[in-house]
Amino acid sequence: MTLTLTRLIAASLITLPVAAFAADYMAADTNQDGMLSLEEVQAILPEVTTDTFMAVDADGDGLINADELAVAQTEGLMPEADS
Ligand SMILES: [Ca+2]
Ligand SMILES: [Ca+2]
Repeated sequence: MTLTLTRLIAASLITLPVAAFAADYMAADTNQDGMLSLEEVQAILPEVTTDTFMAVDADGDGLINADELAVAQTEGLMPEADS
């Protein structure tokens, strides 16, 4: 049962990568490209500095994707949604 649930979650993540963003982060993605720019993040989280953003942007492409956001939340660099 647990394995089935894990497979369902994995399948849904592959199909809908944007779903990994919590509601507030989805709203922040104003150009709806599935990634968050520094400007988009600061629109909802003004306390996020350029240094923090660069630390979260692990691959250095200037945008935060769902995976980078998840890691940032785990490490406490970015808040969970609705907190
Ligand atoms: Ca965006
Ligand atoms: Ca990135």
